[in-house]
Amino acid sequence: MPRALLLLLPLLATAGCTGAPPSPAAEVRIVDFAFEPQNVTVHVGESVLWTNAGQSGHTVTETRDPTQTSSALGPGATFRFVARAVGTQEYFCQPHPWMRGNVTVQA
Ligand SMILES: [Cu+2]
Repeated sequence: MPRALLLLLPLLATAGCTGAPPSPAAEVRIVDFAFEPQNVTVHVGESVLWTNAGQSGHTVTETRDPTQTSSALGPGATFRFVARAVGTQEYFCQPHPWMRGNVTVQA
């Protein structure tokens, strides 16, 4: 697929929405090699926003399926996850596997 088309896809995916994405229902700061807060709860359709407030690179990676992951987040970078299914999703940081957190999704 041509690179230009790949760059367009995120734009197409948001077409129909007005303006900026809705503000996240929960925010997690990545600071001092921990996710804060460690546990957040949102409803289906809501989003969680992670912000790397530390100096090291981190990821937000699903424990059950590590192919579901953010890219490497440098200092100041953010990652948004939209909750699609009810349940608890455990996640960790690939470079620092002791960094763990949970997202609980309610109906
Ligand atoms: Cu990390």
